[in-house]
Amino acid sequence: MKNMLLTLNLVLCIGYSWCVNAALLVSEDFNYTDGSTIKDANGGTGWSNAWSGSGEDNVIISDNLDYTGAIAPSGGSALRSGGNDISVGRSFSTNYGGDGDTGTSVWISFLAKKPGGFGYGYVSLGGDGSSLSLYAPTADTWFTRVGNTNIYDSGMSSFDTVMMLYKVDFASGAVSNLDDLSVWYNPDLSGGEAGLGAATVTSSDYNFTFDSIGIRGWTGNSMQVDNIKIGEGFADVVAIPEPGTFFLLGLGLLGMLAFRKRS
Ligand SMILES: [Ca+2]
Ligand SMILES: [Ca+2]
Repeated sequence: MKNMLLTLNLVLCIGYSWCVNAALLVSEDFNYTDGSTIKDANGGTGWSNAWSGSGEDNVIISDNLDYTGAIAPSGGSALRSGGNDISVGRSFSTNYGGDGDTGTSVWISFLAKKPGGFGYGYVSLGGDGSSLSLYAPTADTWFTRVGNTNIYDSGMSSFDTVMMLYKVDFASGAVSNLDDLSVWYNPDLSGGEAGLGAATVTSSDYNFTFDSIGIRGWTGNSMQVDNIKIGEGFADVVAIPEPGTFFLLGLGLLGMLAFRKRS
């Protein structure tokens, strides 16, 4: 059986180097019951606790977010966070960028939208190092924010759904060494990692560690968030319709049948 699985894996992964060792580390699709509060929801993978964040506006809504740039629909429901400035948060089961992660990379993606026009909203990854945020101040465009500094104004309306894609290369050596950040807004996913093109934002000026995520919409406003993913590789954090997948799957099944005939 092990050999059969190896055969299947080999056939499926020919030409797809990402599928050999990469792994999805964290995921949350918010496909909970519509109208339920996010507090104490504990689905998904890679988390150490349930969501915090009480309040009537921190709820699951049926209006899930989708990104039309070749990503598969996220489906189901989404989080709507806001009201009285109560943030919503959850911790990862490990500290990305800390001891043991130096010299490695993580990819991060999520979908977000700030439907209202009053006040700020953000999705922020935090830890011992600088925080990394998608931030919408009252200017109502999406910013990349590190710590308390807006390092890039995308000019894109925060009323529109944005797909964020981050790659962080944690520097070798000491954890405190500065890391390489790449940020894409609404990336073209159709060509895979090789077709991404240059990142919208790059930086080597900050040290990052990520042990949690926080989401907040200022009073009178809200943030909608869906499909949070952290992975070792690009393909772990995006969902691309892959016409060749079924062809490869068919090849894999043929390989398994051939193996069974020989044995
Ligand atoms: Ca969803
Ligand atoms: Ca570092």
